[in-house]
Amino acid sequence: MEEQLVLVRREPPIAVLTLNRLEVLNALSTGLKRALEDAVEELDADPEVKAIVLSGSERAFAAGADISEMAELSAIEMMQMDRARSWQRLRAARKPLIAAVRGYALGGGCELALLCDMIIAGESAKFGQPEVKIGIIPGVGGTQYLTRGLGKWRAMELVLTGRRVSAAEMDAMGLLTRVVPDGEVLSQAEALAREVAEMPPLAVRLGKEAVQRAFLGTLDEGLELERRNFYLLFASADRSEGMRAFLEKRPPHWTGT
Ligand code: CO8
Repeated sequence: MEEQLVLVRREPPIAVLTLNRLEVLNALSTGLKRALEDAVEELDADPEVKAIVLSGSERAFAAGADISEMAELSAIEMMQMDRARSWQRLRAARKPLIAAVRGYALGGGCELALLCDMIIAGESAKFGQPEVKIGIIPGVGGTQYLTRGLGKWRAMELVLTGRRVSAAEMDAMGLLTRVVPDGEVLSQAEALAREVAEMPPLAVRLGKEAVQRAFLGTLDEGLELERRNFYLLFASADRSEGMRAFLEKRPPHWTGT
């Protein structure tokens, strides 16, 4: 039987989704992303489920988009496939999404956590937007979420260096809901989901909508621009080199082209 890419544990009034590509640190392949979007949409429409927890493995929440899938694609192919657009299906969820982050949350994995409404992170969780190190930039919200959350100057450093950020630093910067001992991440995320699930559903729905509106503002424009620039970088030699070097496990050689 084919392995499930996303495990669904439905325990009304909450549900827990677990990304399940352990061997590649939950790299977000097209299949995994689609399975996740389908599951979130289904639970969002499920009247018995009031809040959704999204988790990965102990080693990785998600280590980003699947580089092996993108390494050989051209800018035009990336734009035509427009895989980044489907993330809107996750952003459209009306029920609260709570990220339970253990291990790596990098690139698209960090963006997936930031897309969630609340983030419970383990003490040794590691965040970051390392895309610049493989010749691209974040493609599904990283530049926008970090700038809104941190201001231009701190966000710029993270996007332009790809530096990894500890859970303690993320928390100090106000980007997390809470940091907890590694072994308690899931239980505390589930407890938070249950606490929210006890609240009146309409107030939760409209409260989420209002907080999101305050936060997002002109996010659509920002995301549009980010998406175009992300695809454009697939025309660069440094992108091919960066991804190939990663897969061949060697340092990249940049040419600036
Ligand atoms: N894509 C594909 N495979 C990956 C990825 C990835 N993002 N991350 C890890 N893997 C694979 C490795 O290749 C390795 O496979 P194998 O065992 O076959 O060699 C396996 O997972 C285990 O990884 P490592 O051996 O590298 O484990 P380490 O503990 O040494 O390192 C790291 C862990 C630090 C997480 C390291 O794997 C790493 O740096 N990963 C890449 C992180 C990264 O650059 N992420 C950003 C990707 S680009 C992105 O996310 C753009 C988002 C835009 C989305 C748009 C949608 C279209």
